[in-house]
Amino acid sequence: MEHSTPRPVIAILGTGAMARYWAWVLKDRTPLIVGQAPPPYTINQGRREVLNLPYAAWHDPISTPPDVVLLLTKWRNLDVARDWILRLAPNSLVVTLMNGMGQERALSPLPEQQIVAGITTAAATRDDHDQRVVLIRSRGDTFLPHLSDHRLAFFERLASPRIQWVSPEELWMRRWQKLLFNSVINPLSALADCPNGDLPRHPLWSLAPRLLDEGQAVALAAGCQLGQNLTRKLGDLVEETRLNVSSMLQDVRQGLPTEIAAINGFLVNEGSTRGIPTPLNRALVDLIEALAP
Ligand code: KPL
Repeated sequence: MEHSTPRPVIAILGTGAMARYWAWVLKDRTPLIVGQAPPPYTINQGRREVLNLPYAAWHDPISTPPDVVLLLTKWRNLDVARDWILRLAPNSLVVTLMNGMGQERALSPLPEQQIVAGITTAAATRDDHDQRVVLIRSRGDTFLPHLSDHRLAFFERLASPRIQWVSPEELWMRRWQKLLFNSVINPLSALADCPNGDLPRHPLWSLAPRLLDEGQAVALAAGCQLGQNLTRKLGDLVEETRLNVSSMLQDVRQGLPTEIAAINGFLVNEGSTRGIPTPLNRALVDLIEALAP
């Protein structure tokens, strides 16, 4: 498919750990990095590699509008990213791999057909000893919708991470599933102040089944059947990302606003619209907001 089409120009919005991870994955495509922290970035995936890529700060002009925007900002920067897209890339295909739900609404007035909301279970974190270094903890799986848009074809060429092309219906289910996993792992690890892999031995982990139940009831009321073995799949993700410090704990440790509103807050709001009680999720929103206002 790619042979017949020109190489798309890619812009990565965001300069946090996940954005740097994807910059490394796509380095041969020389993506433009847009955000607050200019390269070079040091990536550690067993061995260290220094990554130097073209960069623009949010307010800088750019020479060519990108064909594809890979949106990897945190929610706290989403307004800036949306304004950048509307100003400099209004016709680009926007692929988001952010945590949480509600990206399409948050990106309005960008038309929904221009937005591809995928998910990734890749895990990357800043090195505690040197914040300039990003440690890749798990390459995970990345799910994207099976669309015929040729601008997405470059994902097919990637040897790693695993890209799984799924139907829009399956992707919808997987987005809910990932939301639920984040609603358990992220706030509990932030409160327990431990890497994902230590969570199952922490007393707070006893809340995990009830959190999954609340999330599952909200998903069902929203028309999404999440299927079997959620507890086992949650356990698998914790194990796969055991060395990782969750993105929420990374934020809390840096005193930055977290994504709790887009994760557990989303479940609370959806639950209240649909008459599903979510007391535990609500409590976690309050606790995390008190920890990282
Ligand atoms: O999505 C993540 C996050 O930290 O935000 C996981 C997959 C749980 C990895 O830590």
